[in-house]
Amino acid sequence: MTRPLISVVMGSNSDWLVMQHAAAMLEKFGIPHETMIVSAHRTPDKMFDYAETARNRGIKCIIAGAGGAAHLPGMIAAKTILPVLGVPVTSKYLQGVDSLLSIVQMPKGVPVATFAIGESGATNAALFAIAILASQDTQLAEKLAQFRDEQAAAVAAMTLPESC
Ligand code: RP5
Repeated sequence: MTRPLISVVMGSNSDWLVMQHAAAMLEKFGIPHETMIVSAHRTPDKMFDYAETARNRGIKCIIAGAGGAAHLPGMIAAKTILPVLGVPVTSKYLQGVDSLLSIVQMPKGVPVATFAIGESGATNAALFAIAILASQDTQLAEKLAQFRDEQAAAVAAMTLPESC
């Protein structure tokens, strides 16, 4: 089995609705990755063990998604020097604004790269992780450039309904 390069973690299985978009993009690019549930509040010991061992397991970058009091990305970042990409998951009562503010307002010295709330954030976190890997991998860089070209072509081909 190929060892995962990117780790996608989330606080609950309810986060999967959003986080599956990160996994799908990694899948599309053929990036070996793992997905797992690690909760900052409900499984704190597991979270510390995960964060402390991720680098030695060959992980290059962590995508962490959480909602509400979303401490998972920040607490993982506190225990590893790997790049941590935080995805604010859309929450039930505050629509993910709580998640965003919890993730983005890190104290100086312990960074978390914070993405948009929801699906766009999860997708872009994966693309950002791919860009990190692509800085050391020419083939992957070409694939990423091709993805961008295809996206530009798709937008250029968009049409609107005839106005009356
Ligand atoms: C957070 O609490 C999780 O990341 C999730 O977004 C939120 C709610 O979790 P559940 O109550 O749906 O398990 O830790």
